[in-house]
Amino acid sequence: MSSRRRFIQQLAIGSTVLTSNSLLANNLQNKAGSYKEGLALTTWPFGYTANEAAWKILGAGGRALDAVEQGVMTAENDPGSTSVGLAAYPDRDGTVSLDACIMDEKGNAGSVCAIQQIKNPISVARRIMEKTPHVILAGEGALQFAKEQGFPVEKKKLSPHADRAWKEWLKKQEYKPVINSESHDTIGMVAIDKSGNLSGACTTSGVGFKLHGRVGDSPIIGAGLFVDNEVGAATSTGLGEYVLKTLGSFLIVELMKQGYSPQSACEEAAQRIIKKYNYKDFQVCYLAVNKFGETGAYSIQSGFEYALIKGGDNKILKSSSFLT
Ligand code: SD4
Repeated sequence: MSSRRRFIQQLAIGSTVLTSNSLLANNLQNKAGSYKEGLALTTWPFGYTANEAAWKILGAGGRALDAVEQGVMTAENDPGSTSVGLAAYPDRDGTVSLDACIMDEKGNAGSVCAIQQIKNPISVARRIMEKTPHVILAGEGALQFAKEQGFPVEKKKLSPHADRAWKEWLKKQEYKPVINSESHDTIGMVAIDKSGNLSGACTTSGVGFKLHGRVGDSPIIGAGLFVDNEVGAATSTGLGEYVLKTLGSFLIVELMKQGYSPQSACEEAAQRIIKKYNYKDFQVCYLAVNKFGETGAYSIQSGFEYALIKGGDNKILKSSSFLT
């Protein structure tokens, strides 16, 4: 093919993409109003319980920010959890360190990384957002701030199941990401309240038996969570290193801004990982909602389930995936 013909063809392809994207963007702008029936969308089946807690606030006309905080706290407070809160699996040194972040409808954000001995890191993240000029506090500094704010400091003690799992892990000391760990991983929740405002929260102990000090995607605004009240919100679960390298949640919201549906935006964000990395050995999952209440869910591996409550009707659903 002559280079001139190739150039003309590329121009044609480029303008097709441009035209269809701008058409989609126009569609987004032309849709009237935002969703105002109340909605929460949460990772994994434990999202069902979280949605119920969120609905107590959303159903009563409360703020999405309060709903997501109370919602994800159900997982932080679960003494049987292996992947969220203080009962979860520790790092290689036997220390539980937790990551969390929160974002509101005004674009405010707060985050804690690798905090220890605090039962509800999501509330510390919210306090950072509301009471400091900063977004992220990490490690010792995050704990110091939590203490100053009156959060109780819990004993450094593994839950019985975490202690057993850690001792088992010590025998071989192999670090292998578990694809869908008993369907209980990070809890990420995005919600819309009856005023049509969006918020999101994400909280986790990260990957089990990680290196001490490792921080994943979950507390990083734009990676594990992103909210744009004019557009929508997204959250992630799975092996955070790949979400971090592609800034998945920000990407999804940005794609929705350009006119992608929540579903196609989640698929495109997963494709960015699939195209570049050896995706066969790990899981990454995305959830998204736009301000019209349309939702999307997609994962690389099969087995990702999530919970959606819409107008009070709560369901566990199976996500579509790249590998089946
Ligand atoms: C992390 N994304 O720390 C979290 C962990 C997770 O499924 O979601 N695992 O990488």
